[in-house]
Amino acid sequence: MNVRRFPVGLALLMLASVPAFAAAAPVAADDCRPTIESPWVRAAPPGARSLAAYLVLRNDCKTAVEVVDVESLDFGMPMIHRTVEEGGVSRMRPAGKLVLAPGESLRFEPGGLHLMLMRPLRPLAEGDVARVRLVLADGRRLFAEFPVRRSAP
Ligand SMILES: [Cu+2]
Repeated sequence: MNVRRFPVGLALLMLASVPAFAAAAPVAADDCRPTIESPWVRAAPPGARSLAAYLVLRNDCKTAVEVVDVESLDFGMPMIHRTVEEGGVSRMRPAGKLVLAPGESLRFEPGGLHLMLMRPLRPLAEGDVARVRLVLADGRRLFAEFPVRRSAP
């Protein structure tokens, strides 16, 4: 399959939906997984082209993990962003390398690290749930359902 023929978001979505792809990914001998806590998506007006999502990622495993990407069945272009201040102006940038040492937690929160869920594929109103998964460097996925809310849980 020549994925360059498809928009990147669509290609990612297709890869995410093919079970063989996930099964082929390398799995660490120790299958301990970091956990996603307090996931939520901030409710936005109908027609919004992107939604922000937050969570706490906790690594209670014995080895470090690296988060490299985010996937979602409900968005055409999910990304990981960090809000940074440059010359007094707040801007969003790709998050860069996200490594969690054993015992560490990583907070995705308003004003900092966040999931930028772009191009919603269906309307998501308060009370709905978005399906999101984080992709680790070793190929494993961490899935969670993110309720759409007005404020942090
Ligand atoms: Cu952003």
